[in-house]
Amino acid sequence: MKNKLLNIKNLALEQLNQSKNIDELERIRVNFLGKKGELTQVLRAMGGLSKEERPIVGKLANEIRKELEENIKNAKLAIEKSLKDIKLKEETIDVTIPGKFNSIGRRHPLMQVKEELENLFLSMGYDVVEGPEIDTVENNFDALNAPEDHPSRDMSDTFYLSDNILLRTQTSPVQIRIMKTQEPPIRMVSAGRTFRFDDVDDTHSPMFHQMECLVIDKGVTMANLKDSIDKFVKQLFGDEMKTRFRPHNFPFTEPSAEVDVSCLKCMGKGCEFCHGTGWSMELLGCGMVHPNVLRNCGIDPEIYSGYAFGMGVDRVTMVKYGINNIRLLFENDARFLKQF
Ligand code: 2NM
Repeated sequence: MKNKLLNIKNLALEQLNQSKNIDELERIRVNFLGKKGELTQVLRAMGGLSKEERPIVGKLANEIRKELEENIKNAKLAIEKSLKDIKLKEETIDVTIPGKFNSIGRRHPLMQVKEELENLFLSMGYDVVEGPEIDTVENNFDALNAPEDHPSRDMSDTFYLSDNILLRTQTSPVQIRIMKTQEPPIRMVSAGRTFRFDDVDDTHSPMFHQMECLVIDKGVTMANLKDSIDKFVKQLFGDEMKTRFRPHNFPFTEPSAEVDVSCLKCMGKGCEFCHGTGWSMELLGCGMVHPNVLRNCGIDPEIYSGYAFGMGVDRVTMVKYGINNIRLLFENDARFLKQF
């Protein structure tokens, strides 16, 4: 019987040595120490032993049970530890690997300036109106009093989609749409993309941005126009800014003027930037809306008058931020754009 016990012990230890997971350990435990296990069966058979043998065999059996239990417990701990080590290794975070950045975009400087302009006019009580970038020759030229032979109407200056549909060359067709459908008083601005058949250089792009302002009411005069533009320029660039009006010609306004503002670099003192004049040239065009334009839109010029002015949003942006090349605004290089 003693031999049998020692055989059981050796067999169990051998199996334990080879076991690789918790399930196997449990099976070994049940096989040897369980209710029907081999060691248990030997203990049950002890009844047949002599009085002298019984305590000796019983002691040995208990020692073996203890030893096996101890071994199973240690084997279990060892397996659990190695599983944990593997898991830790797999889940190690290398804090020295450079992070993945979600770069969040920002408003394009042109859209920032456009919104700033719109908010400024909103605060002065103007409506902000959107219009289509594709419009009719009627809205873009005819209603605006542009004569049939006006150079801007030429195929080489304007993107025509058909004989009477084109990409708008200015935002004024939006003013035409409003004048045709709304009763004065009208106080509105409209900003957006405009298109001309220009070759690209430092200051020209076939796609650019305009904002135009229109006011129609009874008794509106050139004095209101000058005052509004002066106030607008001071709000945009600061109170020190001055405006200068030079006579000009547009088909849709009479009289018309171009507006210069103080040079932002020297504030009017004269520097190399403004060639010593103290003026930043041609930021705005303006005028009193031509009676023909009012008539074309069903507004009686004997009752109503109005003023309009327009500016390049791209130019305002370039002046405001000291950008010397319009291409930078359209290349969409994030390294450039994120400066603003
Ligand atoms: C400018 C300059 C002068 C203008 C005129 C009109 C309309 F529709 F009332 F006739 N809208 N915008 C205008 C006048 C635009 O931009 C340089």
